[in-house]
Amino acid sequence: MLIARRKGWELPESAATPERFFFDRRAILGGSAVLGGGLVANGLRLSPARAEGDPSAGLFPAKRNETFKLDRDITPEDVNANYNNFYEFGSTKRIASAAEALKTRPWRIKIDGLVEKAQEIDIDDLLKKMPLEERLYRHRCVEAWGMAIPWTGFPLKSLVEFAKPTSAAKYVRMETFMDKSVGPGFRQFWYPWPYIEGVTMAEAHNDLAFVVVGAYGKPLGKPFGAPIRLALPWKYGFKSIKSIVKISFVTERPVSFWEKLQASEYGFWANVNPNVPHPRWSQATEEVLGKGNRVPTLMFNGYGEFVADMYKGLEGERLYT
Ligand SMILES: Nc1nc2c(c(=O)[nH]1)N[C@H]1C(S)=C(S)[C@@H](COP(=O)(O)O)O[C@H]1N2
Ligand SMILES: [Mo]
Repeated sequence: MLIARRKGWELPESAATPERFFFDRRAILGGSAVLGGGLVANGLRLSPARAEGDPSAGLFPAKRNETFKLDRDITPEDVNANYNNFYEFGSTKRIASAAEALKTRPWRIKIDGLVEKAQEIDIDDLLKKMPLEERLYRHRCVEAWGMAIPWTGFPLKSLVEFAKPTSAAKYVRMETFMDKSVGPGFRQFWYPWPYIEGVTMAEAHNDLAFVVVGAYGKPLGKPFGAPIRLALPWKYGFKSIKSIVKISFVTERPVSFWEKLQASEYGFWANVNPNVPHPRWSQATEEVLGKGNRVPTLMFNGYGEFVADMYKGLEGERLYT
């Protein structure tokens, strides 16, 4: 449900920084129980999300990693949280209220396949082990719109190290929850549920590959794929799988949800390239979400310096669809 508050687009970029959460008036007025729960170790910080009962809220906000710069404004949170692709909750962009049915605790993640030892870990136990940081990332949907988000999370390679894959592993395959009583989208039986995505081991070890557990300085909202999703900013958005419940290390290249549905349009690599059109539209420009104007799309969505080397020698592959 929407609540009356200052519109996201009235906030400066600093709104995504910790300052916004130092003193939250509503949380203070909420009483001492909330106050106590919202205090974190490093000072008088109040985290509104903690007041809403998310057990990970005390970990936010995380320190920003300044390596990752934006060429545009952060997309206002309200805009972003009300324009989502999350087909488990329906095939429109307006899934935010349906997504509230998602129960994000308890949340366990299975790790299996070619690992030293298969295991299952609770999200909150995992969060305690991972180095949380904030990163400002662009996101480019294959539908030719783009946005910019302050994600909080940890490098995918940290999770890979934790999982201890064997040297036989070639790909990481990830899977989204599939609970028919939660997502109305599962009734659309022609989709190849569950949602699956995958990356190579090299991609999983790339500095840019980020596991997201928060956005806008607090635990991840349900429409964004709570409590744990991926952000692969050099690839089309569909690679950034949401609400992950299973991570498998495999030798066979995973066939993703979209590839299964329409292999001629959505391939495994899906690296952003303005010069390779989608079969039905150009990828040369993108709409800036929340602003409406169009800007040129950049090769690898602007992240070539981090990722281009990984694709040397693979020129024969369909790297850009
Ligand atoms: N499980 C799951 N993950 C998903 C999707 C989805 O429908 N289901 N949509 C993808 C697409 S197409 C995009 S563009 C992004 C959207 O992320 P956002 O809603 O946070 O902008 O999530 C990706 N991850
Ligand atoms: Mo997308």
